[in-house]
Amino acid sequence: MKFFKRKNKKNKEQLDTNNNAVESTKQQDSVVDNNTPEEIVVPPELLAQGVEPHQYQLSQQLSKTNDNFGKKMKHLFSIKKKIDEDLFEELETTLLMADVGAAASMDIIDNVRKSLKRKNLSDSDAVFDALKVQLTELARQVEQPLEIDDSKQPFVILVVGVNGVGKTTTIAKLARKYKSMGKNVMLAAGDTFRAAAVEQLKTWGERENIPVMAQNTGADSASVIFDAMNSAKAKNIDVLIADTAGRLHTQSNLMQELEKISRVMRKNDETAPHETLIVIDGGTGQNAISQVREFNKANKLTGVVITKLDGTPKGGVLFNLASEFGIPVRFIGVGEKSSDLKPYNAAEFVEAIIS
Ligand SMILES: Nc1nc2c(ncn2[C@@H]2O[C@H](COP(=O)(O)OP(=O)(O)OP(=O)(O)O)[C@@H](O)[C@H]2O)c(=O)[nH]1
Ligand SMILES: [Mg+2]
Repeated sequence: MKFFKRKNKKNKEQLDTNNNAVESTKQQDSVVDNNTPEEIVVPPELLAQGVEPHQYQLSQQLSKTNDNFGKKMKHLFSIKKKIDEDLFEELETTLLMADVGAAASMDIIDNVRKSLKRKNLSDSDAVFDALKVQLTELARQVEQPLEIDDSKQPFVILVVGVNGVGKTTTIAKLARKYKSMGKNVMLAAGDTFRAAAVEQLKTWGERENIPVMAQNTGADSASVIFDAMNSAKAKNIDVLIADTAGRLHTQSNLMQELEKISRVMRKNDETAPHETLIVIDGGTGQNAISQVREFNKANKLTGVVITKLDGTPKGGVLFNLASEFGIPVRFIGVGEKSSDLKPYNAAEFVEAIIS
């Protein structure tokens, strides 16, 4: 059973600074599997309880958050059978530790209290159940799968976010997903900042037989994407996914460049981009809030992808983002393989982190 293919990337990443050769090797590795379906082996006792293989797999992939959240909750409720203020305080601490955020945590606990009062319940199992209901409710508020509007030719997805969060990897995963659904896909190498970035996308495109529109490093990102839109129209492409350079949300000149990209896209098709996805590293913590806020100012965001949830105990950031912005979470990244991008499903997500 191979849920995590751990690669020793740490050392490579440490050497990463200004070393294009190393960077290029690292990034070409980004999506490595060959789409062979994995066999998911569910332990017999869980199988007997009716646990579905895909749900079991997701629980494994989100096990760090589960350890930090679900297991802690379960422990808390197993030692405290009586509902008192201490219990609520510890509950709040657990929510905060998983990066659910102060406002969302308070809301969740308030709602749990109200629901217990309404139903006149007073044992801690009831708190656990009420908590699960509240988390699922909040998680559902951002459950809205990305629909590709076939009337757009091409449907353009613009992918933005800070450095290293997994934008290009997510694009590769998405492209493969849409291709496997029978769509004609094209990629635009809008990260013109680094040679390695263009190479990363090109290498991947060659491997998957997906066209990549690219210009030289240093070219104007907006015009690369504009040209790619023209080419996509000429070639009857269904989905065009545009990469952009990672940038800090605090760098106003770079954020303006992003505004320009959308402006130029609209000269080509006034309804584009049809989806603007921000990629957030699940381990980012509170900074995720300011990233979404600032990127949303530059380009109206229509979707969120939370990546690297396999590597963090802080997957609660999803609730924080949900309560703060309510922008749909389209996908979650749970590993480095191309199959490790899952359409976001609220009930499955909550089940995986709290079961
Ligand atoms: N474990 C894990 N690693 C991921 C996931 N998504 C991306 N990565 C890794 O994160 C690293 C950075 O990914 P990239 O796709 O290059 O990130 P980026 O946002 O395009 O980076 P820049 O273009 O430099 O801003 C790579 O090593 C990926 O394999 C994920 O869901 N889980
Ligand atoms: Mg990139």
